[in-house]
Amino acid sequence: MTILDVEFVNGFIRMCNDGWLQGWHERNGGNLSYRLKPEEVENVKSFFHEPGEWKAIGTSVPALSGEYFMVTGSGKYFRNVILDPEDTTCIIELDEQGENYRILWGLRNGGRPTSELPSHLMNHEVKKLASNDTHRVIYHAHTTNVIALTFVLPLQDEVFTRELWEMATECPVVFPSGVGVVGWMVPGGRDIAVATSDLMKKYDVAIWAHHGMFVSGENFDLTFGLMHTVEKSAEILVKTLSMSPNKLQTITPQNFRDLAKDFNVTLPERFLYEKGE
Ligand code: 2HA
Ligand code: ZN
Repeated sequence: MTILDVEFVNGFIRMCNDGWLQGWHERNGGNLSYRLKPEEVENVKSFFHEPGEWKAIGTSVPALSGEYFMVTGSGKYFRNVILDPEDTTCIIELDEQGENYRILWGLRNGGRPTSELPSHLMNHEVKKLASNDTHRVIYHAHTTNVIALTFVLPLQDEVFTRELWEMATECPVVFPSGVGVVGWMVPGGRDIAVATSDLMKKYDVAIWAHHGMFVSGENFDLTFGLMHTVEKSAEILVKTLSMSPNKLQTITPQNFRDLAKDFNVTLPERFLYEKGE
């Protein structure tokens, strides 16, 4: 048995490859992180090497103190993860203050965790608390159609949520709390991490204008599925807008209310505004 036979390690690698196959990870674009369950830490402990040096995360995540994460490496390519997971990903541990990390496995040829580690960990902290400890996956991808929409739609949560919901009937059921949007910001630092984790208090999806998307979920299937659903909806919207600036018919606010009732979801009324079209 090797560490690659462990279920969560396998699921992590498969998700990286699925994202690559979707075309969301040009070059070193995108990053993935997974918060290990205590029993999973026990299962992989025997594969850990001597701990590396403690290094600063660049932000503080006290609610994650002592937790373990599998994360993609900075500058690593998603298309290479399946070929050499031990070179392209790593498992890290956080210290008791939630301010430093050290590498316990992976990045065999050197390197450090994803440049978006502050965003990943701040999102994990918010979601751990908001989801009663059930959310474990944070995923960032450069989704083509969502990025395209950030050039033509107002960068407002209400507009993005409503337009994406209208493009596929499953959408309000898959992301009933909606999507948040941050305007263009410098990636990789604490400021964008604060802005994103603020949105994650309300939503499972945050769009970074002219850059990509962050999503959060309980497991690999749900989190990949969420990214896939939002991006597919964006693709339909891009096609629709390309054919005509006006829709001849669409899903109406009352249709959404009827759907919410039958599918047992709560759809905030602020997304069901009258458009005057
Ligand atoms: O890993 O996607 O946002 C490169 C990025 C940074
Ligand atoms: Zn990115």
